[in-house]
Amino acid sequence: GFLEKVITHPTFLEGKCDTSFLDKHPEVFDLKIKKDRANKILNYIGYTTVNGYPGIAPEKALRFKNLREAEVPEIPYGQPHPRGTRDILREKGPKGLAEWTRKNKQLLLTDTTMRDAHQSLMATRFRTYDLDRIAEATAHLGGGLWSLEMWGGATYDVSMRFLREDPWDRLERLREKIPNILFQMLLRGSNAVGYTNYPDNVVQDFVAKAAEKGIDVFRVFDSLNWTTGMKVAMEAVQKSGAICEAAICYTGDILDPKRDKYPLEYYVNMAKELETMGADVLAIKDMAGLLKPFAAEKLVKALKNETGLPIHLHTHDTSSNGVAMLMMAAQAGCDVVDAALSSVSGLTAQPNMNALLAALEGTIWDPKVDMQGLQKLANYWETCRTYYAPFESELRSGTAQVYEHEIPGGQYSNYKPQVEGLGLGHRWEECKEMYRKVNDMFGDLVKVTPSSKIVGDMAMFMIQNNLEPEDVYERGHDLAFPQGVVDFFKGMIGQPYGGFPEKLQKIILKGEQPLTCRPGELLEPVDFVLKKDELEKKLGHKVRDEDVLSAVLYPGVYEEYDRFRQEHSDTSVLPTPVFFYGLDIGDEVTIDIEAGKTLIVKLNAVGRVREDGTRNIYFELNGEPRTVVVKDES
Ligand code: 3PY
Ligand code: ZN
Repeated sequence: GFLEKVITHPTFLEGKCDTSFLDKHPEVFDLKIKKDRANKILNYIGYTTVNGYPGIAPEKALRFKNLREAEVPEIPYGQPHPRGTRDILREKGPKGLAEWTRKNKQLLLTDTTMRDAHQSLMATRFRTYDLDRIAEATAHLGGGLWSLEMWGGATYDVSMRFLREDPWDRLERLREKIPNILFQMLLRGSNAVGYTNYPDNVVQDFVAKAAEKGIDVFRVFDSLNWTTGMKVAMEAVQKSGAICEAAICYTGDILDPKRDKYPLEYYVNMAKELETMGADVLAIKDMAGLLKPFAAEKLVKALKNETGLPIHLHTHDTSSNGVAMLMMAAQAGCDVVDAALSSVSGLTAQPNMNALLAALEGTIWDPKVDMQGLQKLANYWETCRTYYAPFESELRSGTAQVYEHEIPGGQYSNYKPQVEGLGLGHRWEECKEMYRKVNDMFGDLVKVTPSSKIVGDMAMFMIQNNLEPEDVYERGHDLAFPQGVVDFFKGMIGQPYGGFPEKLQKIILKGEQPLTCRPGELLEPVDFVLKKDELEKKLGHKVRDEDVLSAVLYPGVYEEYDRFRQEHSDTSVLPTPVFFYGLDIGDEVTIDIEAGKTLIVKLNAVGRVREDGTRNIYFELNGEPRTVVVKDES
C-alpha cells in the first residue's frame, strides 16, 4: 500500500526526510505491524500446509477438518472465583499454608494435567492455546484443588524448542485467569529447568523471576538426591516468599530386603535433612511409579512420624497400581497427592483423579471437590488430546515391567521415540533391559532428569554399538562415550549416593580427575546486564529479563525460537489443529490475534512448485484475497 511505498522509499530509508510527524503519531506504524502480523501468520499456515510440522511424519499427520473444537464448560461468568489455596497463602504465608495443609484431615489434590500428565503421555506438547482456553473454567471448577502443577520440568524448553512459544507468556496468561489456586512448578535444583548444572546466580534469578511472575510452590529436587545440589535453589525459593517443597526421589523398593541401597532409613534421613534445610512441604517424588501400595503406607507413616512437615506424594501410574497406592498413602496420613484429570491420566502419567475421588467419596479422606466440575474439565481435555495423537507413546496398558527397568514416566514417552529415531525400534525390549543393566553398572542410581537421561543415553549407545557391560569394562578405554555420560562421571551434575563406581569411572574419564565439590562453586556467575546488552545487539531488538534467562538456560534454542518469532510472529494464537497440520483447501478458521482483532482465514488454493522451490498459497483473509509465497521443503 501507500504507507509501504513511503517507508521503503530510498529517501525515507536514508533518513533524509522529516519524520517528526511519525514520531508524534506512532499509530501509523501499528497498521503496518498488524498487516505484517497477519502476513506472518498466513505464511506459517501456508508453510505448514505444504511441509507439515517437524517431527510429525506425513502418514501420522491429522486433518484440521476431522478435529472437533474442544468445548469449554459454562461457568458463572462475572462471578467471583471460589476462595482457594492461594488466598490462604496470601493470608498465612508459606509456613501458615503448610500448617493448614498438615492439619487438614481430608486428602488434598494437585492436578498435574497442565504439566506432568502431558509431559509423560504426549512428550510435553500441550500448547498455551489449549491451556489458556480452559484456564478461567479451571479457576471456577477446580477451585477446591490444593494446586495446579502447570510449569517447569520439560515444559520450559519444549515450549520454545518445539511449540515456538514463550514459557513466560504461558505463566502470565494462566496466572491472570487463575488467581485463586496455587501454581506449582517442578524445579530440578541446580539444573533449574535444564539438563545441566547452572551457575548459582542463574538458579537464583530464575527462581526470583518465576515467583514474581506467579509461581507459588516450587517442588525442588536433585536428580541424585544430593541435598547439597538443592541448597541454592531451596534458599532462593525461601527468599522469594513462595512455598519451598523439597522432594525426596524414590527409587528401588523399601519392601525388598535384597534392594538394600535405598531402605526406609535412607528416605527418613533425607527427609529430616530437608526439614532442617527449611522445607515447608516434603514431597515424595516417585518419578517412575516404583512405590508399591504397601510400601507407600510404610513410607508415609515413617515420614509423618519423623518430620513435622506435610507430605505431598507424586507418582506415575505406569504399573496401574497408582490409585491403590494413593489410597494406602491417604490412609497412612498423606496430606496431598498428585493426580491428573481422567482423560489425560494413567499409564506413564499420574493416576486418575476422577476415579480416586469416586473411591474416596463419603470417607474421612474425601477431598470434597466439585466432581462434576472436574468431569467437565476432563471432557475438555479428552477432545484436546486428539490433536496431539502423533506424540502419544504406544503404551496401551499398564505394565509391571516398570519395576524391572525403572524408567521414569516422563522419560518413557521420550526414550521410545529416541530409540525409534535411531532405527532401533525393533530392539525396544532390549533397550529397556539395557536401561536396567546400565543402572546396575552405574551403581544403582536415583534416575530422574537429568540422571535418567544419562542412563538412557548410555543404554542407547551400548545397543547401537552392540556392547554388553563386559565389553565396556574390557574395551572401554578405546570407546568415546556420550558427552553426558562423561560429564556425569566427572561430577558435573553432582555426587551420587554411595559414590561413583570407581572402576567404571576410571575407564570413562580416561585419566581426567573428577570433581567432588558442588559444580556451581566453579561456574562463573552470569553478568545479566552485559548478557542483555549482547543479546539485544545480536538479535537487533529489545528483550525482557525473562528472555535473557531463556537465552542463558538454552542459548541455541532461544535464538532459534526468536528467529522463528521474527519470521512468523506469535503463533500461539493459532488453534492447535492448524498449528500442527495446516489447512486443506476449503478449510476456514477463526484466529483471535489479540483482543478485538479476529482473522478469518480460508485456504483457497495451493499453487504449483516453481523452479526456485517456492509456491503461492492463496488465502482469503477476512473476505479479501491474500497470497503468500512459501518454500516447499517436502
Ligand atoms: C522432569 O524433571 O521434567 C521430571 O518430570 C522429572 O520427573
Ligand atoms: Zn513426574
